[in-house]
Amino acid sequence: MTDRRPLLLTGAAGLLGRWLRPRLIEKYGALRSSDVVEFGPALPNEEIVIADVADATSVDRLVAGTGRIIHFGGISYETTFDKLLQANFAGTYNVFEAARRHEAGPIVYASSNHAIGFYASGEHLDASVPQRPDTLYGVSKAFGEDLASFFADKYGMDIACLRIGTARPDPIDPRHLSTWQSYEDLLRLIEACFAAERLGCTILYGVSNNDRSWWSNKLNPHVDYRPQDNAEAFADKLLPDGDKRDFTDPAVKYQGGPFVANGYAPRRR
Ligand code: 15L
Repeated sequence: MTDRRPLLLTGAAGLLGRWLRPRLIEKYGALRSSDVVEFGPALPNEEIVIADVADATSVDRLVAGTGRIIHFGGISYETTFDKLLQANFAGTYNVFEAARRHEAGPIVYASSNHAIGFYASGEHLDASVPQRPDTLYGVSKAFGEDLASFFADKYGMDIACLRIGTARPDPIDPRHLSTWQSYEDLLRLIEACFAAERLGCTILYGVSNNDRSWWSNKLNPHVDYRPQDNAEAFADKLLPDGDKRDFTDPAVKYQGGPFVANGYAPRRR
């Protein structure tokens, strides 16, 4: 796949965005990086555009002339529906719709494990499982996946939805032994998506090669993702006395961890 148009990265000011920017330039050349907040300075071969993904006109300008898109913009935590409605629901629609109009793509979209956070810890999932969002934030990510399915089926677009687990330099919590994805593996996953012949709408789990992973990408071998890191290397440090966690605690019981516990109040019957 040779596409000389700049790659567009939204959410470029975030932790993942900052780590990815130089590596994306090295791999794909020209980069257009965007976020709603000021950041910089621009790297060689990088153009910085400050834009709010909730604003359709700005997004149209942002997407025009770009090729591959990594849509990591929006809100990455639980907050009010109103804020999510703008940044995530409308924001993701604006990016996909502008990509359709400008024939940009393929798109790698940051979904989240919180689209399936209400599955029990230890339950093994593949890409075919129904969504079970654990927060309104998770609902916004589930919506993004549905939108990807719609744009792929209706307009033949290629969109990979990454259900990213916990992308950070090291695992720092026992839950991360299952959910961790190293930055290097996240980059490998993005590269594998862009190297795929066709994506249609592909759901993938953003997770390293963890011994305790709950998630499998086996249904999507057309994306040749080979994670190299394994959270197990941190197990002794994170669980020095074995696993003594309380599995009745919703933050432990369910895959979404603290996001599930946030406001968890099921009605008693
Ligand atoms: C996410 O979706 C969040 O954006 C990230 O900050 C982590 O909390 C991660 O999920 C997680 O589940 O660990």
